[in-house]
Formats: sequence, structure tokens, C-alpha cells
Amino acid sequence: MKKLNVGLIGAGFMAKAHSLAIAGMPMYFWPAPALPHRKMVADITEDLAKDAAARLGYDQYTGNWMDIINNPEIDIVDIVTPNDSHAEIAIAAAKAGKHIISEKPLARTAAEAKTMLDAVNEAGVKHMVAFNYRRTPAVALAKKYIEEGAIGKVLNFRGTYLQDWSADPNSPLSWRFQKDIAGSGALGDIGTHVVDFARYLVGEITEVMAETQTWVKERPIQTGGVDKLGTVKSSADVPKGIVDVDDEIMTLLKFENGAVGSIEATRNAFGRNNFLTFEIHGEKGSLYFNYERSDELQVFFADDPADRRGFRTVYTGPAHPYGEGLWPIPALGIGYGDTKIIEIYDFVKAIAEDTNVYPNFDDGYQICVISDAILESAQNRQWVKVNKLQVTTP
Ligand code: NAI
Ligand code: SOE
Repeated sequence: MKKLNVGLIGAGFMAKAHSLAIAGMPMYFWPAPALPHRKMVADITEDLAKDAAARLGYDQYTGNWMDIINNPEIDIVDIVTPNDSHAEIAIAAAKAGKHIISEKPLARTAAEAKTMLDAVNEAGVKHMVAFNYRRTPAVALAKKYIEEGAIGKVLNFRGTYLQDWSADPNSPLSWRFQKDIAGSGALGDIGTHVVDFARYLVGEITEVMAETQTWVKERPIQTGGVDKLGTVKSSADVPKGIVDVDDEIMTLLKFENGAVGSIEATRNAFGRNNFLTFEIHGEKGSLYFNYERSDELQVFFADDPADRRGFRTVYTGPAHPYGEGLWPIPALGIGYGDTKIIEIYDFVKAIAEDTNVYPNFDDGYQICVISDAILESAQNRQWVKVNKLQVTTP
């Protein structure tokens, strides 16, 4: 079985998720299309990388990510650093002929994402952007129902991503609140997952009309690079820095196929944790998904007999997308890690079989174009048309 050596760059939250997925994938999907192997990990210092290698199971470590790029044994570069370094790393990796999986958002702006897209196209390597939530079996099942016409022509998409970890003003000023590192706030960080759902399930977005707000204008400056996502609060005497990104975005949407929709994203919604939802209305039925109940897809079919009409719950299992690799009965619990295992499986399969994989850098770029349009709309207080790349997304 072919082995694919992975070089992981960044050793925080996502490093754990990606490393678990690399290790666990063959146990879910056997025979594996190829065996990803945890070869080398990089962080900003050798000490951090050394600790990561021990913790996450890598053979080698380095304090300089260029060592991964220059290592001829590395097949896949896995980018799990904050958003400001995705482009520089991806372009270097593409030039070195490595396949690339990058965390989302692909880049801070569409212009930056375009440089990454051009680099992978020129190099002819496989590329993927890690919008993993579309790999929740219930979300893939919603896609299947829509494609089969089970809810008819789609009329409306309503998506939300609500969290509360930054609602407390003493949640520190990590990289996620700094425009030069993150690009944008709730929009790029979590809103883009919903934009990915909208494009995946409904189709291309052509116009947006948005509002953004920054509720907490300054926060205590965080020490240390890894974002603790509000779990460690600062004391009152810590110096404060300016938040120059959005805390909240709301946008109306128009789709190429005539559907309309809306997206809301905020990390300041007390009581909401990972409230990533969509409700889709079609001419013949409706679908509802909430990641906080990620085994479940709520479906309503308008041609049910009148006395049986109502939303019903489908618990995903072996009969549903990716079910053959997961657990033998429905409702055993799909977790965050499972979506990452499926993601790496699809990526490795595309490399082994030389096929396309989605969402790729084309999608990552288009989502950055939509994000830029959302920010422009909020600033200019008007509908903004979205320029469309000719993408190959199915
Ligand atoms: P984090 O703050 O937990 O960790 C980032 C790590 O990267 C730190 O260890 C830091 O020292 C290291 N780092 C920073 N610059 C580096 C460089 N130039 N070279 C090597 N290492 C460097 O960040 P987290 O939460 O893991 O986020 C990383 C990326 O993953 C971001 O793009 C974020 O948007 C994305 N993300 C995606 C999620 C998803 O559900 N798909 C979930 C969380 C994050
Ligand atoms: C923080 O809001 C975060 O970790 C995001 O960065 C991820 O993309 C999301 O999946 C979970 O929340």
C-alpha cells in the first residue's frame, strides 16, 4: 500500500484534529487508498515542534517550516497555521511539488487566495481547503436529497453559525481578532463554513447585502501564540489592544439558480456553542440541520399524506454517505474528529487515484471573493455583485 508522508505546519488546535484524522483514517476506511504517515511537524520554535512531535506522533520536528518544504520525502503539506501564513506556505509547497491541504479560510482576502490558486494550478498538485463540516454525513445526505429532487427546486437557504466564546470582553485579543493575521473576524472564521454549505447545497452566490458589527472594540492582549478560544480569561490589569475585525455578520444572498437566502455568524451569542445550522426550503419539502445534533437531518416532504405531514428525523448510519466506513448502526454519534477523518480520506483517495477533490482552492478562492463582497456591502450599505470564477465544483 502506498505511503504518503505528511508534513504538518502549526501545532495548535487544528494540529490535533488533523493528526488524529491521519492516524485514524485507515481504521475507518480499509483498505485505505493510501496510508498517510505523520512524518514531520513544524511550529515557530524547535521546542514547540518537539513537544508537538511527541504529543501528536510525528517522526521528526523542526522550528522552520521550510524544512518540510525542502524535505524530498514529504508528499503532503498540511497547513494548520493562522490565516496570515497560509499563502506563503502553500505557494512554497506548490513550487516544491507537494500536495496541499490548507485550513480555512484559504486566505485573508480574495487577492491573496488567488496567488495560492495560481500556484497550485501551475504546479499541477492536488489541493483541498478544510471546510470539513460538509463531510458530516447528515450534510452530505442533504446534498443527496437535493440532487435527487426530494425537496424539488430550492427556494431559500437560511444558515447560521453562532458561538459564544468571545462574548466575554475579557476573552483575550488572540490572532482571531487581528485583521492583519485573520483577515476578518466571525466572517472568515465561522461565517465561511456557512458560505461553504450554501454553495455546496444550493449553488453559486451572485449577490450579497450585508451588515457587520464589532461589539467589543478592545480586548486584553493575549500572551502566547495559540488561541485559547476564550477558555483562559485575562485579568483586569492586562493591557488592551484594538479589535479591528467584525464580531458579527448578517447577509442576504441571491443565488445563480434564483434561490434566495441569508447567513448569520457571530462568536458573541451567549448560550450558543457550535450552532452551525441550515434550513432549506424547496418546492416539495424542507431540510434542517444543526451541527449540535450532528447525527440528525430533519426532513419534511410535502407529498406525504396530509395526516402524516411533519418534520421527521433521519439518524445517519450505514445507509448514508460515508456510512460504510463509520459505525454499524445509526446514531452512535458523529463527532468533529469524524468529519476530519472523512476529509483526509477523500484527500488521500484523490491523490492515490489521481482525481479531483472538493472543496479545493478554487472553492476556497471563491469563498474569499464572497467574503470580500460581504465586507464591501456592509461598508457601502448596498447590494454587491460577486464575481464568479469558473469553478469545477460539482
Ligand atoms: P492555534 O492558535 O490553536 O494554533 C496555531 C499554531 O500555529 C500555533 O502553535 C502557532 O505557534 C503555530 N504557528 C503560527 N505561525 C506559524 C508559522 N509561521 N510556522 C509554524 N507554525 C506557526 O490555531 P488553530 O485554531 O489551530 O487554527 C489554525 C487554522 O485552522 C486557522 O486557519 C483556523 O481558521 C483554522 N481552523 C479551522 C477549524 C475547522 O473547523 N476547520 C477549527 C479551528 C481552526
Ligand atoms: C473558532 O471560532 C473555531 O475554532 C473556528 O476557527 C473553526 O473554524 C470552527 O469550526 C470552530 O470554531
